[in-house]
Amino acid sequence: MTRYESAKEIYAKLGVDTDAAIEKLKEIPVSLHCWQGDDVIGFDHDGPLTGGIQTTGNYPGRATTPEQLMADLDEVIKLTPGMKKLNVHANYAIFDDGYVDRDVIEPKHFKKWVDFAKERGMGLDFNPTFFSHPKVKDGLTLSSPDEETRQFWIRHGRACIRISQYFADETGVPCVMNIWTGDGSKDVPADRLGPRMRYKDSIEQIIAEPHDPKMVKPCVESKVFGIGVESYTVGSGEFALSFAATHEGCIPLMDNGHYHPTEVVSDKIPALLAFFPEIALHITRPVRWDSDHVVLFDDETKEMAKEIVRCDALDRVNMALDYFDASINRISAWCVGFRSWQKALLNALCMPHEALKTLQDEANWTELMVRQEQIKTLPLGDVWEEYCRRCGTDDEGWFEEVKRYEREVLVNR
Ligand code: RNT
Ligand code: ZN
Repeated sequence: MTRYESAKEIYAKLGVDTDAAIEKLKEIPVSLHCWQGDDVIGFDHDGPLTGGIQTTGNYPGRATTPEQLMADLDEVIKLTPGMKKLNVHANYAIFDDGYVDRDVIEPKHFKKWVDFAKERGMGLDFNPTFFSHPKVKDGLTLSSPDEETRQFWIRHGRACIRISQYFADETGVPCVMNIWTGDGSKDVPADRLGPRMRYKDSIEQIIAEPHDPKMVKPCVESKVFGIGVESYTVGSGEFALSFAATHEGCIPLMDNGHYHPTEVVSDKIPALLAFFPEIALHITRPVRWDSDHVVLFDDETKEMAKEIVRCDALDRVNMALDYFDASINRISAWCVGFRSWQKALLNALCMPHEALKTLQDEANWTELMVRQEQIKTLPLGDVWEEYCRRCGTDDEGWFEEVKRYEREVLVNR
């Protein structure tokens, strides 16, 4: 008997079908962010990353061209199990026939990304880029009191809706388009409403750009604070949630690095599912702040995946990774994070949720605690190994390949 066969029997005694879990996980798309490979820099500017977010570290091998970034992505795709979408940011525009500013970018600037995704059978998600740009005026974009600045960024958002529609048309897969700005202030503001009213109007103008609501899904991502923007964030939790709740077709996006440290997104998932047909997630690992460390198979990651599975909401939650670590091998960072979320989903799919819910409804908290603790030491590793094998990868050799790629490709950049 193999280790997997033995694990399968153990799970079957609890009423869990591990083969079904494996097959299910194979078809759940998770959006792989392009920005782990180059520290969120992109191809449309030479400046540093700004806008309240920061990478730390200077590990060799950062991708500096579209070709390098795509080659690195191919490594990650090869070394990770599971279905992927590719998440592209507007600053990753590819200017083969001349640079244009962000307010006039066009589908043609993303054709290479479309070709890349189509060749690999992947859908695409998209993000306007409201940071790392000289037109971020006094830390503000869509909420700027300077009408010229605000209009520039509205035009950028609308251009991104058109590009999202192009992505959806080309791939046949719906495109999630996420709006996040770092707008806010370092010190105590005198007007908290004005910027929010302007932000609201700006997003309304962006989503008014014609699109097929079934194929282009605009999201609004909230945040609590950013570096240099500690006192006031325009797109706060209440703002983003209220906006999505009052605008048909707009999806709330929760990044689990964007809340106060004792708040947990796992608990917010079912709360939002009670009201929204769809929600979106940025899965990250905040260490003391929104540090965007590589996602691990840790307790809160597991808990988030459990909530999605338990709520039977795998088709209502748009899942995307969002982290950027420049202090370690970037391919490894990408792979560990993607694998961790896959593991969390597999773990969630291998739990006897109905039986546990019944214990709760019967107020049998004694047995519920006992069963939940037992589950923690079931042989998930053997199921994970089998899942990797069935997806054409493994949990042993992938890191050897990362090391080879570092030796032969990354260090020569
Ligand atoms: C920043 C937000 C945002 C970005 C990406 C690159 O705090 O999380 O989602 O990380 O747009
Ligand atoms: Zn995010």
